[in-house]
Order: sequence, then C-alpha cells, then structure tokens
Amino acid sequence: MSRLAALLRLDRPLVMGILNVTPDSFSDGGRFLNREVACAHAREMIRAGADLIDIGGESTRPGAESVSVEEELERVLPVVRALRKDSDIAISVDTSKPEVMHALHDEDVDLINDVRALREAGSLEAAAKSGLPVCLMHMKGLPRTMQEAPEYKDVVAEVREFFAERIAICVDAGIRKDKLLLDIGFGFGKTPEHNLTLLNRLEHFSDFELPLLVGLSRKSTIGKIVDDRLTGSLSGALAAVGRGAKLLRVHDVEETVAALKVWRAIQQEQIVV
Ligand code: PT1
Repeated sequence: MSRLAALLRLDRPLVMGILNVTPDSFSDGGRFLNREVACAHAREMIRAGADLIDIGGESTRPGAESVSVEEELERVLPVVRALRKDSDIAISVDTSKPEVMHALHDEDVDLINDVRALREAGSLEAAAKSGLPVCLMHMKGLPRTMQEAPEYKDVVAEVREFFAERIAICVDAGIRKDKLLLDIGFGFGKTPEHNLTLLNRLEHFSDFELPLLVGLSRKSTIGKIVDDRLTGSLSGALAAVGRGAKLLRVHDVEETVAALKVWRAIQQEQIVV
C-alpha cells in the first residue's frame, strides 16, 4: 500500500507540515543555503510529529505573483530529493504546473496538492499520468486578485458544485476517485465570513466520501479574530477536525500535534500518548 493510503487508514487526523521553499538570491551559494534551511525545517517538523510534508515553490497567498516553471522546479526538486534521501516521510508537492507534476514521475513523492484543482492547461493529463493522489482545492479567481470583493450566492452550494465537477473531470481523465482529496480553500477568493461558513459547515462536504484537508494556519481570517494567530489556528484546527477534517495543513506542527492529542483523548475517553 502507498504511504498516503496507509496514513489515511489511521483513525486519527493527520498533520501536514508546511515547507515553503522561499525565493533565493541568484548565486549558487544562496540556493544551496536555502535548501539546507528548508531541509532542517522539514526535519524539525518530522521530529515534532508531522505525518506529511507539503513542499511548495510558488506562493499562493493573496496578492502573490506567479513564478516561472524553471524557477519552481529549481526550488522544489532539490528539496524533494534531499528530504527523500533523509527520510521516509510522506511528501506532498504544492504545485499547479504540469511540468512540475511531470518531473515528479521520477521522484518518490506521495501527493500532488493543487490549489487550482488541475484547471491549469495540461495539469489534468500530467497528474493522471503521474498516477499520484491529488488534493483538489477550491479557489475563486487567482491568487493575485482573488481577494478583490469575492462574491457568492451560496458559498457552500458553489464549492460543492465545484467539487462535483472537478471529481467528474478527474475520473474522466483516468484519475480514480479514491485517489482524490478535497479542500474548501480557506482564504482563497473568500471573505472571512465565507471562510467561517465553509469551515462551520464542513460536514456538508462529507457525502463526497473523500478525505477533507483544511488549511487555515496563520491565515488573515484567523488574525482578524484574534491577535495571536497560533492560538487562533489551533482553535480553528480543532473545530475543523470536529467537523470531519482528516488532514490539517499547518505551520506549527508541534503545537497542532499536542492539541490533536487532547482532542483524540476526549474522542477515545482515555489518555492516549
Ligand atoms: C490550503 C493552502 C494550500 N493554503 C491547500 N494548499 C496555502 N491544499 C497554500 C491569508 O488569508 O489552504 N490548502 N497551499 C496558502 N495560502 C494562503 C491563503 C495563505 C490565504 C494565507 C492567506 O492570510
């Protein structure tokens, strides 16, 4: 069985640690140093109990500019290789680019995490060919402009329709439904109220019978509620698992793992360490 399939069978929520591979200076030394820093950060998240590491070379935060294929490959691939050499951890790659997906053929990775849900030209085919599981995230608009007055008539209905359509398109392209994960896209073309509605009604997405991933760690909606984004993110994480989230995409792995231990102990009505 694949690493990810084995993780998903566990009867507990999973923690995906965020590894952003930041822009480098142009010198080779800069790149090398950046890789070292990224790998050290990954090792720290693994030590803290991460189940997966999500490696991303394109920022998709509100307002972010796009990056070239070459740049993204240069950022992501060396870190994927170094991490895989170091560890048997499940690796997810946060990308929308078919060229990056294609390059993953030769790497031992476990998941494509695509905030554009395979809508970029060529990515559906590239993902299908890779045979890898895919996380389909909902986003309205594109990162650079998505926070300019997002509007929905019924946000839950719209995101549900989006998932139904993307699942059908993936299955048509030869990606088995049981290889898909879904993500409501907290912070992607949504007002804080849209984000809160989707999170509160996460159970409205359970009938797709696919694992639900939630990423709210340190996001601006949390920062609008409380100053301390860590405390806010942990509280949001527990609300998400209580409503059926199977995976949490987080910056603060150690703290999230601890919060989940308390949640699980309550679920199991006994101390679990
Ligand atoms: C996410 C996610 C992601 N988020 C998945 N992948 C980001 N599957 C990157 C803000 O409002 O939720 N799910 N990859 C990061 N994106 C954002 C969006 C970061 C909004 C910050 C904000 O602050």
